[in-house]
Amino acid sequence: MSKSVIIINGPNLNLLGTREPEIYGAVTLKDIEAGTRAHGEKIGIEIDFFQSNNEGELVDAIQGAAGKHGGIILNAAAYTHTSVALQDAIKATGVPTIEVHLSNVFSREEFRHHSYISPVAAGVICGFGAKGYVLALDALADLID
Ligand code: CA2
Repeated sequence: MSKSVIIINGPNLNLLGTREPEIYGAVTLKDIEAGTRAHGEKIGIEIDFFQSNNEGELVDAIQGAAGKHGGIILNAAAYTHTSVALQDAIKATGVPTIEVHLSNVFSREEFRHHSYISPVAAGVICGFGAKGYVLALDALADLID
């Protein structure tokens, strides 16, 4: 398998940098894409980057990673807390997946404390803003080795 990773982002993350900077920071999704691509180049990992507001498209992106990508970095956003379909997709593809959240979901509302992704993820990173994606990339690089 080539050293390639897909970074999948869920609903409303396309709005990053435009609203609620006190929670999610001032960076845009384009900034996150550029930062992770630059880090990927440094450590020899190719990156595909995808965002959708639709649950089914996120399922398709996870399924599409099988046989193509060595790992998935997933910020499923609100679907983290609701989606059995995303959990099933990760389980079915068997591609190592790291769950990322910009905010510390455990210091927020109770409903954000439960994740359908965590039980099937290789690991979880939350609370470090955009840097979390870079940390996840380093973690995946070790897993893919
Ligand atoms: O902290 C995270 O990364 C979250 O996955 C973000 C989700 C939230 O539902 C999760 O509990 C934690 C929300 C993404 C919404 O992003 C926005 C960005 C800018 C303005 C409004 C929403």
